[in-house]
Amino acid sequence: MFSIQSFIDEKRQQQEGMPVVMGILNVTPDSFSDGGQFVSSSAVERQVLSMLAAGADVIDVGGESTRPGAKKVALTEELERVIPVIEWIKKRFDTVISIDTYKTEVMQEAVNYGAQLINDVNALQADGAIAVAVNSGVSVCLMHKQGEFSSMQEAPFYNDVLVDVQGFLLERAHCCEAQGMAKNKIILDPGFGFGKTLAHNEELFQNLEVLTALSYPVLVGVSRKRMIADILNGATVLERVSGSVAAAVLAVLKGVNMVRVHDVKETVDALNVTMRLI
Ligand code: 8Y7
Repeated sequence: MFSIQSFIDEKRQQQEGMPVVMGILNVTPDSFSDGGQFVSSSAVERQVLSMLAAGADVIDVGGESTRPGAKKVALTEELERVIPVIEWIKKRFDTVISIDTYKTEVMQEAVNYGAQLINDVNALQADGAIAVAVNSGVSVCLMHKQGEFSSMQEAPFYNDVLVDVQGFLLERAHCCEAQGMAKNKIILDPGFGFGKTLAHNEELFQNLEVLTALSYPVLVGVSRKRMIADILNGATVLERVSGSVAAAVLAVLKGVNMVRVHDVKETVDALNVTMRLI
């Protein structure tokens, strides 16, 4: 049993204004933002230690890159990447582990090994995915995306991006609840960059209240993304850190409850200073 809403409430009680910080752990050789530097297990372990020391509340373990054009990973390969890492973290730390996957089998296995949050960029649309979450009592992040990974950035189109994203996420949340999921186990995410132009991303970010005004917590992930680079005239991945931190802080000031970031130390420092001086 794990309620993301209760976890968010506990964090806020400890420290006024502070969101839950999810640190990104990519266990993929082709992950764009770390160039695969975390594939060897000792490097993965160092990254976990450094994110926890910097104040990450949740470690998001992902074995398949979902960036536009990334290669698909076979089920067995994905399991071989993520399960040993989950086991290793679980044995040593009592942090919350999130599994970043859209595959039902990976969700089930990760939950068996102690993952408490399913972070699914496909919003649990795979067969059996909702049942895995309901039967195990874990929480879920439902994210919006338009189209398929390989082609989602080719020609994103919306009549109204705010209405479409809000409507989709509410529909998925209601679908989960209809299958027995408690409402306090659901967090919503607009899915920045997933089938969205820079203009769509900007409109969504500027109007985050279309999600924060609903009765679910909200997660935002913009860390090191293309949208940050586009605003910063093509900044390289490592040149996107300050912009990513600014966006994370602004998201929290706009009422977002959880941020998904690569640069945990930089983000937590910025949030701490912000919450003291606000
Ligand atoms: C997001 C995500 C990615 C996001 C949630 C990247 C797995 C691309 N982005 N999950 N995953 N929200 N919930 O740049 O925005 O990290 S992968």
